[in-house]
Amino acid sequence: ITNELHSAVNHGFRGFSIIFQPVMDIQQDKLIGAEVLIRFASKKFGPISPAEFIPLLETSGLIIPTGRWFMREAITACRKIRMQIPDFRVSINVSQVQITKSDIITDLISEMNASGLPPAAIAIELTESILLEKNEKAQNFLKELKQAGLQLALDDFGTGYSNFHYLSELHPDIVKIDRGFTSKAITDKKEYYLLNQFSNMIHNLGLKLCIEGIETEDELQKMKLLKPDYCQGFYWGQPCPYDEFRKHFVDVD
Ligand code: G
Ligand code: G
Ligand code: MN
Ligand code: NA
Repeated sequence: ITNELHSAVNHGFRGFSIIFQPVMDIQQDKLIGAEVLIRFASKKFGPISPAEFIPLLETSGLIIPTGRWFMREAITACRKIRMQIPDFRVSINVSQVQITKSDIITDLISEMNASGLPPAAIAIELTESILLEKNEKAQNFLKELKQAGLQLALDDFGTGYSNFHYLSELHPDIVKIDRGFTSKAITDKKEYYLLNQFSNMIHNLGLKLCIEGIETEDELQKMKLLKPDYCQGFYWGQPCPYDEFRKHFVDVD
């Protein structure tokens, strides 16, 4: 698979694509942006799961050029959608390796300048694992991200080492509740109370709350009680390619 990835990168990122998952402002019932996700289908093996190929991109170093390509694609799409939805924002997942081995913020700023996109149109999604490694690169990355005026989203909250300490250290703009936590809160009262307390604390800190993994109307009604600023999930649709995303979410009424 690593050979296939190398060959894809060397042939203009052939086989890579990006897909869009809607991010909804449910208080106003409107689309505010999309989380952009990467996909890869190899000639030899067909579609490969990101859980499989992202680690290979990372160990091979191919995540650096691929990450740049991905950002350009996401920025281009965002710029086009903003002609119809002026505040539209893209959320981009960034991994530890990209932060420590490249200069993403500089790349992003030059892409943004070239496209005329304001920094508020881009959110960077990080998991707290970046804070477990207290290296200088990671600290600089966070500082530059803030200085550039990009949005910072803390992803997968409620899993792993999630700790309120990170909320004050990272200064995120948005906290994203992991869909595993959401689904537990939907079926288990204690988990729901816990999520309710988390939500209050996130709001009391002045941060935006995004609840991921909403799949049904019933789940949406339950989660609405927590007053999330944003929601994501299969309820609105599976992540899909640009044209389909436009048709279903942008070019409507
Ligand atoms: O996309 P889902 O389809 O399966 O994503 C699986 C995981 O891969 C998610 O946790 C997501 O954060 C991560 N992911 C998806 N796209 C990208 C990407 O472009 N870059 C990085 N670093 N991670 C991504
Ligand atoms: O870790 P991150 O949140 O970036 O992962 C995104 C992954 O979660 C993608 O693979 C996406 O397809 C998946 N996903 C997004 N919304 C839902 C949902 O409502 N239900 C389920 N089962 N998966 C979801
Ligand atoms: Mn994410
Ligand atoms: Na997440």
